[in-house]
Amino acid sequence: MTFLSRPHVFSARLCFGVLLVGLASSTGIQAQAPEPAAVTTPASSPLVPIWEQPDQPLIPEIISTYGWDVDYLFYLILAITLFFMVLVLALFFYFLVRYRYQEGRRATFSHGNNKLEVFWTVGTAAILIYLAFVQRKTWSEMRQELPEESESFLVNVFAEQFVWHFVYPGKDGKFEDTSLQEVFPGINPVGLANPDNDVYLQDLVVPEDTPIILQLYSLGKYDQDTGQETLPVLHSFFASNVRIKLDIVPFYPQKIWFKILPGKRGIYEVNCAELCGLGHYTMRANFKVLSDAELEKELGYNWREHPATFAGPATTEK
Ligand SMILES: [Cu+2]
Repeated sequence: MTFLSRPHVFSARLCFGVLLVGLASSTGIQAQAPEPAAVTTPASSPLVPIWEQPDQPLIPEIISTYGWDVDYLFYLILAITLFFMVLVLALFFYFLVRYRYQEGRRATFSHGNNKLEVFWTVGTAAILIYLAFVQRKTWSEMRQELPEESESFLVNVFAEQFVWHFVYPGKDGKFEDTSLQEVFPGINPVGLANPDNDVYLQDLVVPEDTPIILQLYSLGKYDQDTGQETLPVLHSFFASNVRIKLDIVPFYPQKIWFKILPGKRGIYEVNCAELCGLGHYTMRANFKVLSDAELEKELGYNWREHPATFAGPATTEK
């Protein structure tokens, strides 16, 4: 796996670190070692949510296999933009002082410089093309090479204003059809055709060290009294520790996968990263990475004995 080749992350961080060296020490940003700190939580110890733990790093700890690749791109782009920001601002202030008002000095009128225009247009294009190539591998790993469904832990995620719903396939390994008209808050929150066949939770619960595939839906609202339907809106699934942020587009379910590194059992957070309405700031859910025994307790069955698929009853958003 590419996450094992971490020297590239280190070099990007080093580059970034050199640029930020003074600032970092004063703000508490610390250059992190390329290896994730292996905080192994014994399977029996009680779980403490990360927001209740002291000394959390400014940038959330990575818990997914491709997290380092995402960070590498993040630091690379940050280093490039920071370099040019410092350069442009330095020149700006230099010219401000150098060409300040002086008695009797007249401004020169310039029509521009073609050579200079070509230089920075080509230069910018070259940087963008370079970035397009460097990110290609990570992008395809994250978004195009989905693992086998039969060997993965599958979850249907429904984003509603302003709450997350998580549906697990149940013992039959299939996801129930859903319909908005069947939504009864508190009883059947996502309108499952046969609610007893699936497992509904308000927390995202996943195993460690196993591929996980999420299918993301945006859920509208339905008023049972008036029959009035409210269209779903744009949300964004953001699990910062996993390094995933993906827009959830109404009527366009998308799949995303990740794998949690071993030893990262814990309680993390899922947030909505798209301003989806007035209650947007409340839209969060617990994201629990659990041992197999804990997962079985939450789901009521051992998912490894019941391979699942997204195929089967079509899940529609109507
Ligand atoms: Cu939202």
